[in-house]
Amino acid sequence: MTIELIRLHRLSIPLVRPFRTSFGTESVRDVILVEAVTGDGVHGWGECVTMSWPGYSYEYGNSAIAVMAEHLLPSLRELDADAGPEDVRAALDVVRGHPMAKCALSTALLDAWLRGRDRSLADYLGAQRDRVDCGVSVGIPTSESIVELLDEVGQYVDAGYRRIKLKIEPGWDLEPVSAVRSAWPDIPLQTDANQAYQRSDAQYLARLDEFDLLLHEQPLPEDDWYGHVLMSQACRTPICMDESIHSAASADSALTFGAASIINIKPGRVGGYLTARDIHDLCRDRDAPVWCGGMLETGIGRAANVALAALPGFTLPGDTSASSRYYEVDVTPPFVLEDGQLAVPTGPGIGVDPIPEVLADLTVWSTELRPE
Ligand code: OSB
Ligand code: MG
Repeated sequence: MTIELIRLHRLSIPLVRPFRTSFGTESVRDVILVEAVTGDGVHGWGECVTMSWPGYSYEYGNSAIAVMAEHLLPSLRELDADAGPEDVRAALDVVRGHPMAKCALSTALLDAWLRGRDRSLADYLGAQRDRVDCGVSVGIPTSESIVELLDEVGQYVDAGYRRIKLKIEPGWDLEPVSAVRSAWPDIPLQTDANQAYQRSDAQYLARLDEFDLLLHEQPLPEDDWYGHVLMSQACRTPICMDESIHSAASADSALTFGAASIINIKPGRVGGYLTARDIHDLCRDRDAPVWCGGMLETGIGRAANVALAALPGFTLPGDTSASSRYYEVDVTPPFVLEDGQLAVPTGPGIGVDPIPEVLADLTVWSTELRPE
């Protein structure tokens, strides 16, 4: 495949409620959609999951735009008509880091390539299900009120979500987890600290063991591998890594060292869907459960994540929630929860397109880039 043109669309979409984590609060999703036009005139779409500031990782919206324009697109100059998705990944790998920018660009090209072959992403990745189990990630209420938290969780339970994930941080942990567990004794429940704790908190977090949790996600800083080993030894609750995992090699290290026994796979964090599939394959070989993470995606990113989550090793519900959990109006036709599941798109490529009028309405900035 050759590249005719890359169009970047920067959208600003209000969230239905602010999303507070240990690293900050997001009220409006600042998201970049990548539209690739290939030499044969096919359009493909990818979502860049950066946030507007470097709080989750070092990447952010402006860094992604800069690295795409200055380094990633130039690295694809030599692609020829026979080049496929693996060639795109290899060419982008010449640039270090910036996985979210790489994922956005490579997914737009993968979508176009698949559309040109009339093949779905789910089929290409090796999906074996046509619906996926959905969980929901619940932020820290800005009011820090347990009553408000229980009200929000109750809405999700009533909607049919199959698993609840509570964002935690020091000072917002034992009480909210205990309150949710008391209100719903049987709901699958897990936590996500986004790196907010320290090694010395291991015995303290072990107090959450009594609430019968599925896992704790990323309790410690992303580079503290030995700390996660100590945490895994201190807690009966399994430790899962999110921010630490950038490649199949880091997933292998996590499982081998005993830093984590479960892996959250986010394509944006690992540079794209091919590497996401590699991590899935590795974890499946080792009998380690994986689940699909989320980054408050629009329907574009969600469509691709749902295809990935349909692979057989995704044995835990993902942060693949319905459009309505995030947005009043999504940029694609909305993903709707049915019996706690989302349907895997079946059309060519990612199987969905932005609605032109909605895209125009939400767009605050756009630009065109060419590989020369
Ligand atoms: O750590 O999983 C995370 C959202 C933004 C950044 C990081 C994370 C999250 C979520 C939300 O937990 C997942 C979703 O519903 O998209
Ligand atoms: Mg996380």
